[in-house]
Amino acid sequence: MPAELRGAELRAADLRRAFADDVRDYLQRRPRQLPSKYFYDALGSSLFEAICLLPWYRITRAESALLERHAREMLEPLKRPLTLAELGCGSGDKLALLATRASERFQSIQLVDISPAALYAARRRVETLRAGPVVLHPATYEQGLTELARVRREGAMLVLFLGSNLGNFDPGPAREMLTRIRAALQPGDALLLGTDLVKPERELLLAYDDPLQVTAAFNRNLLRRINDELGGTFDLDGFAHRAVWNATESRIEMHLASPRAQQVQVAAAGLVIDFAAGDTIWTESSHKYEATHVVAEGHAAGFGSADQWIDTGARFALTRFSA
Ligand code: AVJ
Repeated sequence: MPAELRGAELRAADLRRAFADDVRDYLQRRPRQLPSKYFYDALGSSLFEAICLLPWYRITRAESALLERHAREMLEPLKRPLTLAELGCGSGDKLALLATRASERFQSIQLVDISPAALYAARRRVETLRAGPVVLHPATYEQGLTELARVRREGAMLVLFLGSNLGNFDPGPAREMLTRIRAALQPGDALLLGTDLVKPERELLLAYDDPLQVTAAFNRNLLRRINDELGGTFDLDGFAHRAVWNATESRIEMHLASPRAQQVQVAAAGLVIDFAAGDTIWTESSHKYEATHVVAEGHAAGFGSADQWIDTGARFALTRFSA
């Protein structure tokens, strides 16, 4: 057990309890739902990495190209020594790209992710750069922000919130999230926010319902995880992946649809659920933005000046907000 994760085994029981409580709560809502943060167990994080390689899912490539091209410009106005922090770092590839291009030594590199497996991989990736001490936080965004405020030293901190991870939040909670990030920062600090932009529906549907069905596997893996961790009895072939563009709400939704009546139990959540033919579980929203709207949201959350880098082909924006 790595030193940074001491106590992780103590937390495992709490995490399982929180997972069971959320599954019980969200599966009983109408429409039935599951929180998308639970996609990211070890297999889910790996399936997401595979999604990032799909030709139809352009977010990761577009963002990486912007980071690579404009790294120095993005870091230039920030005071040194600089602390780099990423919320939801996943593999750590994007932070590694930025740090490589910056070619400087950081005060520290703080990695926050809900998946311990992803964190270990990210540390291996980032430590090869010798760009500064790497600190791991196996935590939700909320817990991670508390940690970041606590480990904060002199100089400036740049928080990365990339990949359109913000898009999983509905508008109200998204603004709350930005406000929380702002509250964890000090004057001179900054947020680098990656957001996917609205684009033609057919492109969005291919990105979230790909011909190789990797996204379908990513979606259904959530049921596999419930079976394995919470004693669920989901028939994995009994639920179909659906991606829907909700134009009114400007979001892609992912659902799992039951084509027939079936009963499912989840022992650790004390649940017995009867699905009727056509019933669905709503597992994710990915909101798509207009670039100007992103800037307005940052300002509404209390941030100062904004600078933007946009990939007009893939329709993806990186926005740096000063705290
Ligand atoms: C990691 C939340 C940004 O919403 O595009 C990818 C997750 N879901 N394919 C996204 C995801 C389906 C992804 N985020």
